[in-house]
Amino acid sequence: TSCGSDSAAGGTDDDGTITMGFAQVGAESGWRTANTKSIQETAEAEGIDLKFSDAQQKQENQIKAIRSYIQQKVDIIAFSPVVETGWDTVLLEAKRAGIPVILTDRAVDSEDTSLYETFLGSDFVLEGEKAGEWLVENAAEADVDGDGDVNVVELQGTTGAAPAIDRKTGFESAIAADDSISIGASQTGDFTRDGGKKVMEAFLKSEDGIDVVFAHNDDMGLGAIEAIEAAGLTPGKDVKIITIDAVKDGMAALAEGKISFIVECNPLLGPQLMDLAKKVLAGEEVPERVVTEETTFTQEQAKEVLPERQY
Ligand code: GZL
Repeated sequence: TSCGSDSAAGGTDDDGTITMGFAQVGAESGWRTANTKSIQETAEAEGIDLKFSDAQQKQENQIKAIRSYIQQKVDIIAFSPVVETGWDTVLLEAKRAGIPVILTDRAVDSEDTSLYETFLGSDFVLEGEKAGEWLVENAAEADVDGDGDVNVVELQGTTGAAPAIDRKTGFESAIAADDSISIGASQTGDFTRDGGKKVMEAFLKSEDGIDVVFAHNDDMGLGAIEAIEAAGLTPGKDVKIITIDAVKDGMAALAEGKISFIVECNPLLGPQLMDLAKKVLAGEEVPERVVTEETTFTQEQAKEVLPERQY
């Protein structure tokens, strides 16, 4: 059937099927894999015709994908902006084409909130604060070399990405409560295991007395563990690791004590995304912001929940 050009009321195809164009960031991490699975499985279950693209973490590929969805006259576009900036032009093109847009996972810095219907995703500043608060509460244990200071090295997510910017902000605001805690070095590992491993190898050479690694996602934390073990050190004993996501591999490392604390970032956005898309296309009001439910895990808690984790 023609897609959308002669769409029935409410922006669906002749037979009422919704066609969604989704421009995904990439396949950089366990979190992203789980996020993609949730979106694809929910679309399938809800009878939504999903067109899906993987941008290999390049903004120009996401913009190309969004433009192709506009050309195809999909009913609705959803995407997770790899970085916060540079979206106004293509979002204006979608608006002029009469195609509503939903942001999922990551935010854009556009002042004009009429460019998208709603933003469904986590509060990344809060995630950073939760990580920092745990470190403040556990500063004595985290002062591994017992020199009275807690020296943190930070593995940042993708430069310019909302989760990287906001997690850093939240973490720094929380550790400001204890001036014995400081970030000695900070560099992007681009949310990948390999990135985390390479940056941690460099930090182990350049930094003295590292007590803590704060990694913006599990995958970089797992890469850091490889570097730490290759240097003959024991993660969890010689250095404490704090990460964000709580994907299965991260939770396994937490359960065995290699990671000390994980802040959950829930990737299972599929059901809420498809529900919001149906509401938008039915002309119903949707909230401008939908914040994802998520929690935190200690080693004991990870051991308990690991068997039933969905991702
Ligand atoms: C957070 C998401 C981040 C994850 C990373 O919502 O954008 O991107 O924390 C993923 O694992 O790569």
